[in-house]
Amino acid sequence: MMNLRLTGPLALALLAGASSLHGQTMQEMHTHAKSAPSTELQITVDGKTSTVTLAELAAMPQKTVKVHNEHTKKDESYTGVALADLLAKYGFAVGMPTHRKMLHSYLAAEGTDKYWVLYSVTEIEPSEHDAEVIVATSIDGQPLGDDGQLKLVASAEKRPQRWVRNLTAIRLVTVGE
Ligand SMILES: Nc1nc2c(c(=O)[nH]1)N[C@H]1C(S)=C(S)[C@@H](COP(=O)(O)O)O[C@H]1N2
Ligand SMILES: [Mo]
Repeated sequence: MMNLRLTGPLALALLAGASSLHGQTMQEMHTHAKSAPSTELQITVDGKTSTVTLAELAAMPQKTVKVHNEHTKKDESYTGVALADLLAKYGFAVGMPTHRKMLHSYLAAEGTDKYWVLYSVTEIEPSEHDAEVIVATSIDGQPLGDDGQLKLVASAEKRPQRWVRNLTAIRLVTVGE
């Protein structure tokens, strides 16, 4: 059998590769590919899709979330609508009758570039979890710029990987009963 003991430059190269899985390259830290701007949000609950316009979002109660962006190393302040408020308005209100369903549901949030992430519904529900999760429409009082018109932002993330730029769809899925 081949001797696979890892020493010298090979071991170093492998270690560097492994650490870059969880670290970021300088390029990734400061740039990202431009993608199509988000213009509205589709929310799907129990197979029913609703389209939420920017005007509708602007008319809902606004919430500001202060976060630290681990990539840019900056403190950022995003304003938008609590995702739980949106789910409540478009088919999933958390309450006594839906508590179990909440515990058994997740949501997939997707950007125009098809990048998508999962949250459990419990994680985005302020009565159940500390994180503040919003569909942001502005940053530090300014438009989101390259991040589109809509960006999913959550506090309590150690990295911005579950923030979704150019957010365009949210699908809520209940697993089992
Ligand atoms: N739409 C979209 N959102 C995305 C991504 C992406 O590729 N597309 N990348 C994610 C990842 S992995 C990270 S680390 C952060 C980086 O965001 P930034 O480039 O704005 O710092 O955005 C997240 N949101
Ligand atoms: Mo990332």
